[in-house]
Amino acid sequence: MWKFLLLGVLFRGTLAQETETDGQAFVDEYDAKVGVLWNENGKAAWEYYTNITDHNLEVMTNSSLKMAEFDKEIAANASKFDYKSFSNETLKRLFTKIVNIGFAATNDSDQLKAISNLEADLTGIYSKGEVCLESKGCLQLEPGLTDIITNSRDYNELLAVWKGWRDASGKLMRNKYTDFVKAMNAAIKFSDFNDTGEYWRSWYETPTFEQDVKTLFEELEPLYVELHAYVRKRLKQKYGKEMFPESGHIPAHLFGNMWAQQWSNIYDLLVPFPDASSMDITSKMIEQNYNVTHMYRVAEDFFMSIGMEKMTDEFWQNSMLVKPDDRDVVCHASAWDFYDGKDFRIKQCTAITEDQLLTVHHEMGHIVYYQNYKHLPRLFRRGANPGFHEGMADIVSLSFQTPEHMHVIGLLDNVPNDADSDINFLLKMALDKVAFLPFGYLIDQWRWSVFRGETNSSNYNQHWWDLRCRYQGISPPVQRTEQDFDPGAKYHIPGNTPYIRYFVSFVVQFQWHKALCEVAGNTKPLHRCDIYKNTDAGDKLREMLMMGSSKQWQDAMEAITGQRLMSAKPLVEYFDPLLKWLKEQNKEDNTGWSASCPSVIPTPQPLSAGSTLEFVSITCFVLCAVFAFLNTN
Ligand code: BJ2
Ligand code: ZN
Repeated sequence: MWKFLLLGVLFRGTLAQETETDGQAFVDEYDAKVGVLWNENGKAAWEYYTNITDHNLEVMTNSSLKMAEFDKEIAANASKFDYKSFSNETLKRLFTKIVNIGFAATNDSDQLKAISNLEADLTGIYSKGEVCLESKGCLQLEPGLTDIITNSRDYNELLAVWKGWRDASGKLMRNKYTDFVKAMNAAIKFSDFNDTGEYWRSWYETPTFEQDVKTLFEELEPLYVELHAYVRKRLKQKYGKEMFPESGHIPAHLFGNMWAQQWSNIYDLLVPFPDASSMDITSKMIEQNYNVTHMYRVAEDFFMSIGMEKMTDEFWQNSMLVKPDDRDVVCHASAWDFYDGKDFRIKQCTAITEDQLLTVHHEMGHIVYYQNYKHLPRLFRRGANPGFHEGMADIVSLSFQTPEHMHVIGLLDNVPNDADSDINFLLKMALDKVAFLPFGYLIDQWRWSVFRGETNSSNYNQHWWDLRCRYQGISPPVQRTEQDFDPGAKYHIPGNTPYIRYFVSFVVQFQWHKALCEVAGNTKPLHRCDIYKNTDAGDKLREMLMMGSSKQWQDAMEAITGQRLMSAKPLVEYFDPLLKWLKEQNKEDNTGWSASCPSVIPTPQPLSAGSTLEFVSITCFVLCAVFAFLNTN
């Protein structure tokens, strides 16, 4: 019976003028129907992502096409309402979202099929990629290659893994990516966007968005430049300055991370004060026999301590928390909402490391957002903007990583209170939070340029490295050509996840941290504030989360910080003591780097850096002995 009623309201829409009451009935029935479709589609996608097979790909693509058909039909009916003159703002906003259907507006279903298939194909290539090393056999990105990039300090081994991964992933995607961009751009024109980048940026509902993020980036750049100069100096000491180009860039494979996006894995090479306190969380976790379930319980405990709900039974039953060994899966960690108010899942090939413990908190942060807006119409079950969802996913990391908190959960023996330990801690945080800024900024600079057609298959890699050299001050450790496709070696390019959200997140999470610490009555410096167990801070955060995307992000920002803008100031304030210290360290050095990539790339010697040093000492020793012998005779 209800089905007939539903069809009645959804597909009527022939009268030019409908009342707001009819409009309300229309969106209510839309919501029920879409709940079924999104749930089905989520489950089909889950099957593919946790078991990459042709069959699962086909089921997922069919389900996406069904959804697009539905979107198109409903949008056509919704646009028959005079919704722009509705007095109820919420209803008006829902209608605006219903008619704005993105790619589904195309009249060519082949385009949609191509988009869906290509995205899945590209993600499949990335997820199945394998590098075969003479010494260690064939390894996938997680855990094998990640483990080497994180822990190896051998220049040549790192280089083999860095290059091997790019050969095994991005390089195989070039032509497919070109087709992918073409299909998306062709489809999005039907929604009156000039290109896909413009469509993605529209989610921020801010006409000046591009300029705004540029301004934020420029405000933060001086801090990054100081960090870069310090890290470069220390890495030169480790690997030998002959391995560094004259241009001031740092070879991209030396940062303990496959994409040089966050650098805290090489903290051990950079410790400012070796005699003061430092944290080594991975070792502590192993020492304490951490297992995967415990990692998720630790994260859940944090969220519950500030008054958030526990994870649902469905979460524990349906999530994929360990890498299966009987099939190919997409290991890159992610959080999933199945839009039924209880089925929320994480998919992660969890390893027992500090990095992964932070990722567990990140993914669970997304779930907590889902749980807090589950009462809203499904169209509002989003972040206030995509950067807000990421900000929520990361905000806990600022409390969680404080020495105070590490001590509380038993991963640090004593809480240090001296200035040297404080600098050690701030440097470690900067290696994640500051090092990331140019990376977070540039990925979509590249993609927006591709979508605009300014960058195409004749200069994909060239432009990628132009941006990497210019903004991050890093350089390719081996020659790159247009045979390579290095953007494809980063998950979000094949996975087609917009990236500027992470840049936004890394700015706003500091604004929120400051606001919540004030609510919590914190009297310490921002970087030592831990909101654990503070339900006042939790309530404040929840106020924002519960709004989902029912209001523009400025309203959500106001709910938590009392003002409506993105600001770089709290991040700068957080790192202020470190900035002073870094300036002092760098005062004798030239900071910065050339805007363009180095023209000459230093080539490694066949010996590793460690053995080069040994070679030099042995040679000196032999020569001295010869001289001594000649002198005495
Ligand atoms: C590890 C993390 C993403 C994330 C995954 C994959 C793409 C989207 C989701 C969404 C969540 C949502 C990730 C963490 C910080 C920097 C970045 C990186 N995985 N996604 N479904 N990160 O954001 O959690 O889970 O509801 O929007 O990619 O480069 O590692
Ligand atoms: Zn995230």
